[in-house]
Amino acid sequence: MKQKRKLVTEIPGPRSRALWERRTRAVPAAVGTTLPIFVQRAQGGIVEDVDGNRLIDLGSGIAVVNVGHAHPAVVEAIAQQAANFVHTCFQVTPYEGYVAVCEQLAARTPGNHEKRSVLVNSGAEAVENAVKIARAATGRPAVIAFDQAFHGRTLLGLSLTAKVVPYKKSFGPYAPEIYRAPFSYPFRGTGRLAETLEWIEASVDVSQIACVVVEPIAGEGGFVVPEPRWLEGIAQWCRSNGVVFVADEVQTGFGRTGAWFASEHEGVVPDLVATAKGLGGGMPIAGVTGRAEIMDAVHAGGLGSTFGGNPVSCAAALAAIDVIEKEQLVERAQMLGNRMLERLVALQHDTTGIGDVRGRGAMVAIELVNDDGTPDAERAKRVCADCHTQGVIVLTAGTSGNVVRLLPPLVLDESLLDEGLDALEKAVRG
Ligand code: PLZ
Repeated sequence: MKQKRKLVTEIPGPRSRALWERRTRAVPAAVGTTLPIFVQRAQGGIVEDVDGNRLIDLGSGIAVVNVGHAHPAVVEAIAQQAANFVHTCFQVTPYEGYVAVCEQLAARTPGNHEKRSVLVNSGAEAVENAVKIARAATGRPAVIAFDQAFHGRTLLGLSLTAKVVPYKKSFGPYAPEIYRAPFSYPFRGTGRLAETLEWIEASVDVSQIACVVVEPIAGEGGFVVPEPRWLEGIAQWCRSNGVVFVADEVQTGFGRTGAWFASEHEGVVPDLVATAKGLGGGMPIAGVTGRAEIMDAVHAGGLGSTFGGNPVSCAAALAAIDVIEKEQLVERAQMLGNRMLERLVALQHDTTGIGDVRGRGAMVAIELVNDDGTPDAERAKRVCADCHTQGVIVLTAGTSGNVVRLLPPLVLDESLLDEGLDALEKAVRG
């Protein structure tokens, strides 16, 4: 498919609007929609809708298609595996693909220690399993999560997640023994390391803490990059206190930030790493990878799932990992990121209302604020909607909803990225 933006109708066009009518009668409004175009095809960095519009994708299906939409190597791997067998359940009769993905996870995640992995279906499930494993390994109940955190929509995932509307509202009660500490937020000057550690020690009996669950960069929370050494400080504190350090690399993983995993930027080696999204190149698969002694502390049969590490998803994951390596997408993420930061910092200086430009690699965001520095969520919404009308997919984020985030596929042509940034610039300038 030609890697070119093309608008042939208004956005959304008549066919998408007709499907939207059907959708409203079949799907509850509880399932949100960023942009109500219905997709017909997607390849590389372009999404084509049912009206024939072709949009530049700066969202990657929320950081999933790092290798681009429908990468030929991934599609081929899926087709071949599907022709051989689609499902057996690894716990019933195992297959090589699952083991091979776990070997890849061991090789790619930070640290040279011996590792084991368990494969599941989604980011939420990965985080939940990480907590289960940490509890089993330590015999302790408490879990530390953070402001700005997003860890999924299952009940434990939501218990760990910070934002109330739309995620948590109406759905409680939540799991006990979860304590929310301040996350480092340099733009707002909150959550310095000492403050965070003091908060933890004052709020929880440290001897009862099983794990700290942290995103190296808060994703849904607004691409908040903690201050330098914050993550390292938390990891060190965990080590000193027998607390398992769990990195939620669901959104930051697989090249996204210009490293295989974002923890690497801080030289941090997590005890457990939760992965999902980019792992499968578009197929649903997730994992928990961790120190052998922690993973092996769980009793036989304690972990599993019917579909976890589905053979087709495993084949896709192996292909996607290979593509990231062969096409040097980690390096490409850095290049795309630098390009975005440069443009957006210039825009920040040349306009009003962009309080902060931040990110790492191809995970970049602008935080929109009012004159008094308070979050401007309305403007973020308007900017996104304007980009969508121009045929560029961008997403919002932020606990206050005032962040516009960019997560292009790592294969995106520079010229398409520039075109996308032109649209964003136009939208910001209004
Ligand atoms: N951990 C860091 O970013 C998913 C959420 C989309 P699942 N982020 C996108 C939505 O509206 O629900 C995410 C994440 C981090 C965990 C998760 C959860 O991953 O695969 O969506 O369960």
